[in-house]
This record gives sequence, C-alpha cells and structure tokens, in this order.
Amino acid sequence: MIKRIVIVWLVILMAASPLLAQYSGENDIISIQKTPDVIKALRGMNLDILFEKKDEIYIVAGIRDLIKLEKAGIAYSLETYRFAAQAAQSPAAQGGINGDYHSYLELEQDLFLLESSFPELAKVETIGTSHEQRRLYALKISDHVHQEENEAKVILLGCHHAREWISVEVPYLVGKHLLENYASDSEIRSLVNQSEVWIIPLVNPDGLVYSIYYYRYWRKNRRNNGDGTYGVDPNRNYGYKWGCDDIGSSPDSYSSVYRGPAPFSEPETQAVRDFISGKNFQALITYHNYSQVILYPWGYTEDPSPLDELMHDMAEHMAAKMEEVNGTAYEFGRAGDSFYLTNGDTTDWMFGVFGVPSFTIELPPVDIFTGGFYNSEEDIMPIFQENLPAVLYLIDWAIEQHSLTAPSPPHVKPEPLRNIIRGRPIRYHPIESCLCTRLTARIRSSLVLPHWNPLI
Ligand code: 0X9
Ligand code: CA
Ligand code: ZN
Repeated sequence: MIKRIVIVWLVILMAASPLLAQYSGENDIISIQKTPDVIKALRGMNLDILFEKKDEIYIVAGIRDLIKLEKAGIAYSLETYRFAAQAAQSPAAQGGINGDYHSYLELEQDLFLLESSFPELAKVETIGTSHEQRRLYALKISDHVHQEENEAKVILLGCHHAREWISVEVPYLVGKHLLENYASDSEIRSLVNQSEVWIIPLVNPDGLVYSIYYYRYWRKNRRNNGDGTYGVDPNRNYGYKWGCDDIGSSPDSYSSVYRGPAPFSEPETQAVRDFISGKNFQALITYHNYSQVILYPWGYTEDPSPLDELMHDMAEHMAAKMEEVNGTAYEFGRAGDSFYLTNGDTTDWMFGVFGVPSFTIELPPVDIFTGGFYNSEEDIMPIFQENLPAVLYLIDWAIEQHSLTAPSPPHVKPEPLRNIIRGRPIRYHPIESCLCTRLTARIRSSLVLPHWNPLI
C-alpha cells in the first residue's frame, strides 16, 4: 500500500517539473532486500548507501533514485519514518545549532583563538573561498611558524562531506592538542619543532552549514547545478583519474556522488589543490565517517599502487596504535579493493600526483548498530584521543622521510593483491545526526541564520 502511494506521488511529481525542482535535496530512506541479482543491478547506480544489514541494504534516495529503482524493477520499502522521530529530538533538526560540534562560525572563532593564544606556534591562513563565499582556512602549526622552513610537512583535512561532523572535530582537536601540549610534552615539542603540520578542518563549509540548519544528511557542496539540483561531491572532484568510469562517481548532477562538470571545477577542491601543490608534503590524512577504517590508494581501481606495501604497513601501524587507546579496532586496507571504487577522491590525487602516502580515515561508528546514526557529543573526545597516536606516528614518519636525502619516498614494487578487510561487509555511508543537548552561550552567540534557512 505504501509503495502504491509512493508510485502515485512520484508520477505527480514527475508531471509537475517545478515541484520536482523544489524537491531536490529532500531524500527518503529506503530499504531493499539483498539478493545476488539486486546487488548486481545496484552496482553502477551510484546510490547513496547508508548501511547494510544482514539481508537488507538501506539507501538515502531522492526521487530520481526511486525512479531508477522502479525502472529496474527493484522493490523497496520506505523507512524514513523510523529515522524521523529521533531526528526531531535534536535541535539541529529544528533548524538550530549543532551542540558541541563546530559550526562554521564557531570553527572560525576557535581557529583564530588558537592563533592568538599561541602566536609563536600557530597561524591561520585563508586558502580560498567556497561557492557561497565562506573562507576556507588552513591552520599551520610549527616552531618559527611565520617562517617557511625546510621541514617535514603533513596535511590533515576534514569535512569534505557535509554530514560528517566528527570529521571537523578530529583534525581541529589534533591541532589544539599539539599547541596546548607543546610546552609540557617533550615528544610533542620535538615533533612540532621538526615539522610543519597543516590542518584544513573544513573543506566544505557551505555543505556543513546546510547540514546544520536545513538538511542533516546533506553530503555535497552547494554548487547550483543550474538544473534544479545542488551540489558536487568534493571527494569525486579531484583531478586524478577524474570520472574514469561511472561506477566510482556519477555524471548526473542530482547524484550524491556527482563528480562535477570538470576536474577541480569546485572552488573548495581548487583551494586544496593549489595549497597542496605549493608545498612539499610527505603525508596526508583526510577524515570522513563512518565505518572505522583506514584506507589508502588506489580508490579508482582494485589494483595495488606502487607503494601498496608501504601504505599497508603504515595503516597497520596506525590501527595498532589507535586500538591501544580505547580498544577501538580500525580495520584497514586498499580503498578500491576492500571498500568500494571511487574516482576523483583526495587520496588518489595526492598519491597519484605527488606519490606520498595518503590515507582516508573513516571515523566511528563502525555501523549503525554499534553507535547509532551519529556520534554523540560525548564521543568527540574519545574519537579524537584514539586518532591522536596515528597522527603523531605520521608526523614522526614524515620527519624521518624528510631527513633522508632522497626527496620522495622509496619506490616499492607492486605487491600481489592483499585482501585486507575480511569477514564483514564494509560499505556504509554516514547518516548521523547529533545528540544536541546543550545550547551554550558560545553557540547562541554565533547563531546566524543563512538566507535559505527554512525558518526565515
Ligand atoms: O565515498 C567516499 O568519498 C568516502 N566514504 S564516505 O562514506 N565518507 O563518503 C570514502 C573514500 C575512500 N576513498 C577511496 N575509495 N578512494
Ligand atoms: Ca618550524
Ligand atoms: Zn565522507
């Protein structure tokens, strides 16, 4: 019965194109029974997969996705109502703020606060602006921070995807920790003295703002695609093997993994590209969630990269260090082989162009049943703490690399395929909402409603 109503509704929407345009961005959550045939049919549809359960697969689907499924004869059930009650309890769903997570303005304030609290060690640079003219910030941490020194360089990126709020917090908190512990912790001091750590905690500010105020599950940036749809997936817009197939990214503007009209078509990815290209980084981590996994190139192919063995060993080491903190086990593996294919992502570009070890860390939770749809505010610190040793290790590794005379990492012959992630389905998409409970003065003071806020 529900299905019938949905079909009628789709037909009405299709017939009325202005309605369809208004609809863009409003998605449903659906479930589909997994069978080998269905799995085969879903491949290449570029759906926004939320999580998988024993026999079911949950998908965030817009109207065009539903039509695609209808055409392919794939049956689905609407599940949106199961998520709605929980979302309604959070202030974010009420068009408000996002609790202990950073909004764009809070992050801006806190980055400048770090700069003014640690003027010898921290510097904030603007590296570009977003579609909606928000500034993209990079925080530099080093001794002699105002000088460009010949030191090892590591870059941490956060929040390519709007709804992945925890991915802002981890790189930001890493920076804060390095600065606040420089004076008291000799290990931190030694690392900071010998390196430059650059942190871009919020690559997609427009998306984050949209996710906070308007639609929690928004993923892409906020490009106006000019056809009634919005957004390019920044993590499909990088220039290495961009759009090499339609499995790892989508050419369709409404898709949640839309790769954009051209490689680096987006101001946000252009800013990251131009910033990184002007420096000689030794390593990169880009934070996402969720899945609790460490991934390394390639993402565009299942084949191993020339540094597969090195990155495998580094990921293994990071995972071991991380597990020691809270006992949280991060799996690790080559992205395209063990996770799923992507093209135009950050790490393939970084590795493909500069040849340096590049990791995607998908932060917790591991899935919907072990942590809910989102990380609570109480999870922020433990997730940061378990991620810290991985970053410290990577800085240390970069310092060692830099000290070697060879300018680039050693070339290691391709290894035979290793299937590292075993034993559990490892294809989830983040769909979390915050457990926003406290309305602090800090948050209240930064509450500026953007022009598209539905409350206005
Ligand atoms: O799909 C993505 O962009 C990342 N996952 S997420 O659920 N956060 O959207 C994973 C990117 C992993 N990288 C490659 N597969 N190359
Ligand atoms: Ca320095
Ligand atoms: Zn992501």
